[in-house]
Amino acid sequence: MPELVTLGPDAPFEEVIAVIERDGGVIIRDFVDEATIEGLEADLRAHLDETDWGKDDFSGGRTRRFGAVFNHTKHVIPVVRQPQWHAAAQHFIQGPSLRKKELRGQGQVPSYRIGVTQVIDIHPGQGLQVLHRDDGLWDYPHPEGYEQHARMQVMLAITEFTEENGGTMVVPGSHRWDDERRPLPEEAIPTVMAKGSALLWLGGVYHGGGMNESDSSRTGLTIGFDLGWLRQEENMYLSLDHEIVRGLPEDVQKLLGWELSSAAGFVMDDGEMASPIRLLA
Ligand SMILES: O=C(O)CCC(=O)C(=O)O
Ligand SMILES: [Fe+2]
Repeated sequence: MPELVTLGPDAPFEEVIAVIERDGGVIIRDFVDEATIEGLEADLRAHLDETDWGKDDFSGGRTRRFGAVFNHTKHVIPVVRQPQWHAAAQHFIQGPSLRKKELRGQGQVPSYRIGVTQVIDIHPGQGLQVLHRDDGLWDYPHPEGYEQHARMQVMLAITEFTEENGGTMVVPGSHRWDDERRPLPEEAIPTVMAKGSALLWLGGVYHGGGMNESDSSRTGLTIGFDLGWLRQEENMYLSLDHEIVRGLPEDVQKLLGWELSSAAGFVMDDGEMASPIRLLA
């Protein structure tokens, strides 16, 4: 069975991008340092213990999930600053607009923003999640040869991911498929990675949560970097505690959406179409 490629945290950006270009995803070993993973595990576990089971098939009746992760832990900050992830987002989300602008000497380059944060804890007995594209939430089109990607996502392993415990099922290369082709179950392969590693994958890749046939839960933290002119999947402005957002570093505030994408998202301030970050100050 083919496997997803695993690269180290120091692998050059070009290599990370080339593997994602070919397979739609790549595993990065030691995505963040050990102290960050330990801190995340402690903070997230505490909240998972108070979280109920999923209420529908997609969420999973033996799966616990919660969002608004910035409300629950500061250890998510180094995760959203990981340089290989930013390089991939710049290439796949902003790259097409940048290249168009270079060619024509005009055009707007959109930002990318954190569009979703979710802790997903798959328990023993949970079955397979249906294979899907996460950019399906916008009914995002995939014409042949499309270049403009909507999402560059991460699944960080808070516990190890195995074939037995529900490691995310991925259909390599499916980011290049058009909207007609459907994935077959046997085309999906499991994400096998150690605690602290992360799967980076494009929003156009067919994937789904795996079946947990082990005797312990599989915990992942997933975060999407999304094209700035799309509506964020998770409403950050309403779900995050503004006192906590005020305490975050400015680059993270902007990444959460307290900034403009080209001209979109302004607040009027004395006749100026200003960045919403002004209202946080
Ligand atoms: O938990 C996983 O491995 C993937 C879950 C997923 O793809 C989703 O809920 O959209
Ligand atoms: Fe998904």
